[in-house]
Amino acid sequence: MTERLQPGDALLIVDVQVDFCPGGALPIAEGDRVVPVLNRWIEAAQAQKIPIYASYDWHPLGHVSFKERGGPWPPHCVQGTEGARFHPELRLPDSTVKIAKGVRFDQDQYSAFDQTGLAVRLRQDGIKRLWVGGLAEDVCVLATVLDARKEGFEVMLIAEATRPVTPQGGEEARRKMRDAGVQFV
Ligand code: VGL
Ligand code: ZN
Repeated sequence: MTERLQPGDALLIVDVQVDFCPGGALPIAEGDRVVPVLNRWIEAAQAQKIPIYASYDWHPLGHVSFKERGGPWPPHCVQGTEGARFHPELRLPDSTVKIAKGVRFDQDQYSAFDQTGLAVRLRQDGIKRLWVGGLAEDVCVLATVLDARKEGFEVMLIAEATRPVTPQGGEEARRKMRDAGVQFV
C-alpha cells in the first residue's frame, strides 16, 4: 500500500462524518468500517509526506436538500452539531486541508469540487493523482471522483474505504467510475 503512494499524490477523504455512520441521521450500512482502513492510509500518507484533504458536508439549518424543503434527505450534517463532526476515531492530522460543502442555500453540492475551488488548490499543491475513500460511494464519492476525472486528475478509488447508501447504487456508481477511467484498489 505505502510503496504505491508517490510524489504528486494526495489522499482525499470524503464526508466521513458521524451522521453518515450507524446511529447517525443518514446512516450508511457499515459506514464506520471505512475508518480503520482510512486510518492506515492516513498513516502511510503522513510517513511519505503525501498531503491529506478531507471534505465535510456542512449544511445550514433547513437546507434545501432536506425533506422539509422537498429535498431527498432527512436533515443531516447540520452546521455545528455532533452529527456534522468527523467520525471520532478518524485520525486526521492537523495538517489536513478541509473542504466545506453543502453550504449553499439554493442547491446541494455532492462533489467536493463543486464551487469550492478545490481543483485550483490541488493544482497549486502539485497534485496529479488522488487516492479517494469515504461516504457515500453512490452519492458524494461518486460526484467527487467524476469531477476529479473531468479536472484531469488520476483517481485511485480505495474500494474497502467506501460504502454506498444502497447496494444497487454502489454497483451503478462503480460502473460510472470505471467508465470514467477510475482505478480500483
Ligand atoms: C451525502 C447524501 C446527502 C454524502 C451528502 O456525503 O454522500 N449524501 N448529503
Ligand atoms: Zn448532505
